[in-house]
Amino acid sequence: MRLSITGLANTGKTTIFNALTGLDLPTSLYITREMEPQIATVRVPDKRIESLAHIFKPKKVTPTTVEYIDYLGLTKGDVQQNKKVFDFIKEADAIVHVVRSFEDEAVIHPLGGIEPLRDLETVEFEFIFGDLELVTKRLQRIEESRKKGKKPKDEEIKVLLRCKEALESERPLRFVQFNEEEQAILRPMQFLSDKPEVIVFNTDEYMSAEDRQYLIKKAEEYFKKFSPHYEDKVKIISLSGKLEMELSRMTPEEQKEFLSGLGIDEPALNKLIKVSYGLLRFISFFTVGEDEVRAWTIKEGTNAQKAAGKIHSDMERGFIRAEVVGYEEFIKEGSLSSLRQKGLLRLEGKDYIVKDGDIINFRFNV
Ligand SMILES: Nc1nc2c(ncn2[C@@H]2O[C@H](COP(=O)(O)OP(=O)(O)OP(=O)(O)O)[C@@H](O)[C@H]2O)c(=O)[nH]1
Ligand SMILES: [Mg+2]
Repeated sequence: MRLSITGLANTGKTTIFNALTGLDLPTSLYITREMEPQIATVRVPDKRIESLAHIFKPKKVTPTTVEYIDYLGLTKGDVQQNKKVFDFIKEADAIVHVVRSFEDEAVIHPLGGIEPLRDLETVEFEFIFGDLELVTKRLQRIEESRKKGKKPKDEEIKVLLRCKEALESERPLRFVQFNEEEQAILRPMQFLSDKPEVIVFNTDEYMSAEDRQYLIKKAEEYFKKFSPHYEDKVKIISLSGKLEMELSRMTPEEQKEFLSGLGIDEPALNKLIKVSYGLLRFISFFTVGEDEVRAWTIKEGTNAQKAAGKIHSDMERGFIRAEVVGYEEFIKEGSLSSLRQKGLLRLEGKDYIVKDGDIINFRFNV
């Protein structure tokens, strides 16, 4: 799972990337014009895996991970420059869109003053322009090959024209209903405005809760215009990149003390990671034992046999049964053997739909 951090220049993308990854890429008061895209792997924070590790004391603990990309910012109205950025971020499963909401006169703002909602819309429009360019080019190419005598695929043209119409009326594609066949046609196009998105208002650390709520509410209103169910595709949060970066440099003890002073139980970055995970409809199941306690990522709705395949293809092929217990149930009892004795370890077949937090032991035979 890969997430691209994007937004206008100087919104704090690299600051947030550093906080997420523990890296130390240079940030600056000026707009970055040149940089190589940076990719880094981040562990998904999950208190459940910590508790399981505490119980099983395994040799190894393996959480799930997510990849983040940091690259140049987008420029209002510069389709060519933005295309360079889009060409790289279009591979991502989702976008983390950072919107500057902090005041600092020393940090140049490409559009002048601090106006988070204007900036939010500006970037959404750049996604739309970028996609419109892609659709138009694709339709031209189809037309050219038609002239050369190649029979065009009517289905593709139909769905591309629907995209074009939506984009021309400034509607992001993520809010257009496509059936499964249409989605399959569109997937290789990797449209930006079709990607799920987390909006991150990067605020001053001392911004009041009311002011943060106001920004979030305004952004909700903006997305609600497109769909009352916009939350299926867009999540909106706020954090302070600068504060998160400082937090990420502390030892766990210092972090705890600092956060409890603020009356918060975990860094806002954890929320960002979790929200993105949920947005992409990913869930985790666990395997446990003395050797390893491990979290595995699957798409919501995956059945037990497919989930086994995440671990090893032999397990999928030779799948017999899954022994399953939910995380909460397990914690109440505290041991697998007593659950087994009480008959609380469920035996599930290959079609069982795995739930978030399931602890699973697969039985298989090869
Ligand atoms: N006050 C304040 N300053 C911040 C915050 N986040 C970032 N900055 C500052 O804003 C400036 C730009 O931050 P970067 O992280 O380089 O921003 P960027 O979006 O990566 O910038 P480009 O890559 O040039 O587009 C730096 O001087 C940061 O220290 C924040 O939450 N509060
Ligand atoms: Mg940067």
